Amino acid sequence: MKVKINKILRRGRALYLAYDQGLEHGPTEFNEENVNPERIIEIAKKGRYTAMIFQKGIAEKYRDLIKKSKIPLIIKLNGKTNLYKGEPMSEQLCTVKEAIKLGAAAVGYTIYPGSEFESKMLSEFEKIEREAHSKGIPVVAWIYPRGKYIGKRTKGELMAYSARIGLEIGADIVKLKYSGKPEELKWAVKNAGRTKIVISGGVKVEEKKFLQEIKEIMKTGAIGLAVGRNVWKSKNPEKLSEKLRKIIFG
Ligand code: FBP
Repeated sequence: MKVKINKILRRGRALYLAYDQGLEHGPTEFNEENVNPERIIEIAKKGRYTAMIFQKGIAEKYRDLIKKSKIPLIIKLNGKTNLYKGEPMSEQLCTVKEAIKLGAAAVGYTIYPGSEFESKMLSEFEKIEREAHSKGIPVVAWIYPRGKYIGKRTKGELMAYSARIGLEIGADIVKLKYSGKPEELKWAVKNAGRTKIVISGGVKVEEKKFLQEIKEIMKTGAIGLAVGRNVWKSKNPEKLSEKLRKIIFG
């Protein structure tokens, strides 16, 4: 079956609003406004994001608003809290079947290559990818090298390795942390072959610096951005989204 990747792209490019940080980081990231998932759905709608990313709990409880927004949904199938400090492992918390039932246009899964548990995540990913693809659902892999076996590799080397892992394991899109060097990202994009690359937003930084970096990123062959904190922690998420749209879609 053909994978329906165009459902989460616009003219081949991507702008995703990520909101799984409540699980991954805890509510320390939130304020009175962005603590409410309804506000995030509103930002995604007004900002014409190409998809929004939730864990299954929010997808289920706010299903009516998500549906009404018409913004495609990516459900993150695994996750972890930041309370446990051992070797990174992100266990599956939602199945492909459940995600489809909740209206997901795509599913997402994090892998921490270099962790003691990487083989578990790789094998869980394989089952997810097989099932999702058999139903035409695209798979987005968050690939974040971490853990005790990383060794002395540089950020750039790890970024290219992550991109290549994505291609090898059958991801349609890989979400990467940017090393900060455009030449290194170009190499990562080459390594991904026909798998597409989106860049993760990261911690909130000054808006001018953030936008400058996105301009740089969009010249490397990466197709866009999966951003959370830099948008919903911004003083004016709608305005910032408009600027991001201009950079990404022209
Ligand atoms: P941000 O734009 O807020 O960095 O979100 C991207 C993301 O990948 C989220 O999907 C996830 O919750 C978070 O970053 C994980 O970040 P980390 O593992 O580095 O703490």
